[in-house]
Amino acid sequence: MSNDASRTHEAFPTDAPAVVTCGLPYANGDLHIGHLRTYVGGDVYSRALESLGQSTAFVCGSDMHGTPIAVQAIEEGIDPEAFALEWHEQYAETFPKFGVEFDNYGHTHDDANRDLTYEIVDRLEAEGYVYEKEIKVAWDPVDEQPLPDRYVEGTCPYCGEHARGDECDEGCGRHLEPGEIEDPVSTISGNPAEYRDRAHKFFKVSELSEYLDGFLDRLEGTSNARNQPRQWLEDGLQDWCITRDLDWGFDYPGEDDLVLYVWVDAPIEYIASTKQYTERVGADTYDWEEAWREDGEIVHVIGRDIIQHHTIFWPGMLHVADFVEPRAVMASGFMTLGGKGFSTSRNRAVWAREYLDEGFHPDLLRYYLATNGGFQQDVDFSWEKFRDRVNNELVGTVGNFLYRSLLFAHRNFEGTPEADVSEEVEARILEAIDDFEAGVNDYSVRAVGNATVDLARFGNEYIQREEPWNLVGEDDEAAAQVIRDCVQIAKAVAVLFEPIAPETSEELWTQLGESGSVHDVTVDAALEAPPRDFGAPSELYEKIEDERVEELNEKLEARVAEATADDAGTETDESDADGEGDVSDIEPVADDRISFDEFQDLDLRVAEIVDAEPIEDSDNLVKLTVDIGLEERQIVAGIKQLHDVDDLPGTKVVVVANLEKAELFGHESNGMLLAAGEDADLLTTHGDSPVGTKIR
Ligand code: B3M
Ligand code: ZN
Repeated sequence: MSNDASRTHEAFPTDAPAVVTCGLPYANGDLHIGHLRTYVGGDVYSRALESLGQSTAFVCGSDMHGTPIAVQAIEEGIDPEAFALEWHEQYAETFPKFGVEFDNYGHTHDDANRDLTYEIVDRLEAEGYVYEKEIKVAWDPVDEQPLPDRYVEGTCPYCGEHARGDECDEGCGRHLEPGEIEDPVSTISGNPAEYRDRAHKFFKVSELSEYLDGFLDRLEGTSNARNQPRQWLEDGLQDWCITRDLDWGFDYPGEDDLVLYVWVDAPIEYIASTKQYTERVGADTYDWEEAWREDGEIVHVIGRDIIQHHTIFWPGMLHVADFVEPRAVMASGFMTLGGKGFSTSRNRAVWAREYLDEGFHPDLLRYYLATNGGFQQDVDFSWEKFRDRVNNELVGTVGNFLYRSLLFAHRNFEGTPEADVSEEVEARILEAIDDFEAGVNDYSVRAVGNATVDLARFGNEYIQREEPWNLVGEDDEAAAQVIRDCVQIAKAVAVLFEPIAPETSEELWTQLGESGSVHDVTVDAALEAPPRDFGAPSELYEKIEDERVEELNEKLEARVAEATADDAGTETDESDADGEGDVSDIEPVADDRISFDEFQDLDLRVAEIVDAEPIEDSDNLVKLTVDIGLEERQIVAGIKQLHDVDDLPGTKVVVVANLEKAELFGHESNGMLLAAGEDADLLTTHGDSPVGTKIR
């Protein structure tokens, strides 16, 4: 399903160069798998674009500036540059281990970024968009030192909660401008701070409302990124202070004691990093100037806490300095643990390195991160859910199909049988390619991943239906046809799954006897004939055993308990963002409203569970017989782990009665139970409405 309604640009692939960027990680701490959600998302997206034949640069870099880094370096008694560079190098090594292969990974403190930053700031000045204004900044009167951003804490002027100088991280989540915080106290010395008048530079964002209004009409991407900025525009835009009293950062041109605010030079690294890529590969291969100054398709992949920077400040700067505006912003939800945000400082996290040390393949995590929940939804991590996705889909569906068909092909035909692909299978592969392309155009990495899993599911059904094992020796031609089809599906899986699972797809490619690399082909290769000969396949995905999950859970639970015990506040990484925060353990309300009529389309009924029986092969599923008043229905629900199956009969529930039928583990499911949250807390009725009652 493609949401054409919100497409304002020509569909991908286009002839223009694309740039896919990921939000720059601050170079100040270990990466955890919550961070990886954005980076894997960006990597999948850029690989998928390339598979469609779109020329794409995938760029990023470390964010070296800003007060958190300055503060931490001071605490550790080292120079901020050396401090940040160390983390930068660690990130540059870590990303590829997860298959996140940037075409260029730079950092904000290098010459390329410095030069471009000065060029753009000069341009903002020349166009009359920068002015100086005296503002009150927090000042430590004892240490004689200015206290920007996180150097100061106090009370939020909007909601009265305790807040940091730059952000109301515990209350209303607003971005706070210098001078706004009340009752300021230095975070370094603990001294009560006072306000002093200081001259600072401001970017006239308020004059860009009209431009930004039009920009938001054109902007594609996830709906949170397209809709949230509307509100800020309606509330009226404030000018934006672009300097800080700090030693660490790029000096403001002509002002010795001011540096540029980190959020000015950070996004400019997107351009600088693209430029470095061109310098390496040559402008004939990829031309950064065409991309950024003429007609590039710029796609920013970010966390949902930095939407304001990417949809207001950054496009404002690009517009005034005459660069290409972003085509799309994809803003991911947060990852939580036990419903709370990951926190680097409190060790409430699953670390990127730890994941690899546990011996898991990176493609497993990539699949889980890309497809578990919609991109903008918050996702609560658990090893059980990780195991379920791996075991059910990667092992049970994709791996199982590939192994059984390629083994059969190898044993009976020493590779690909002589035959043409059947019309049915060709059409099904074309459908998968369409789904993949629609996923890209809907900015849905999940849809990109599902396109392949659905194809493999079809493959399993097909081989099961045609039973080639009964045909061999009886009707060899028919057997050859079925296996020829299956090998083609396997090849299509290699091609279409490459963005999600690059390493295992390459392995599959090699198993099929292909030469070259699956990374270099486009989706058309899915329908090209595979090589005649190939050897015995090996299994691509390994099942995760329950004992492993128990072990991992124990470790994680101990860690979370410790983090919670010394949890003075609610500090999470998302509130570390040096800007607008929006931290909440609760998923935000969906941006897109539905009409009452749409709601009425749901046929919700009071029902009662009559019988419940676990499904043997599945870790999760329970087969229920449910009385919905008019009839008894069979419904399959994923609640085995969460409820004592024997206790279920007699429970009043709420059922979606007019949901499409589905088949789960070979059992028909005719309707759906409503349940809340991770614990699948079943919805029931307060009074005693009889079964069959319609819910409105
Ligand atoms: N360094 C990290 C964050 O706030 C910040 C991103 C910059 S993107 C240009 O998530
Ligand atoms: Zn507040």
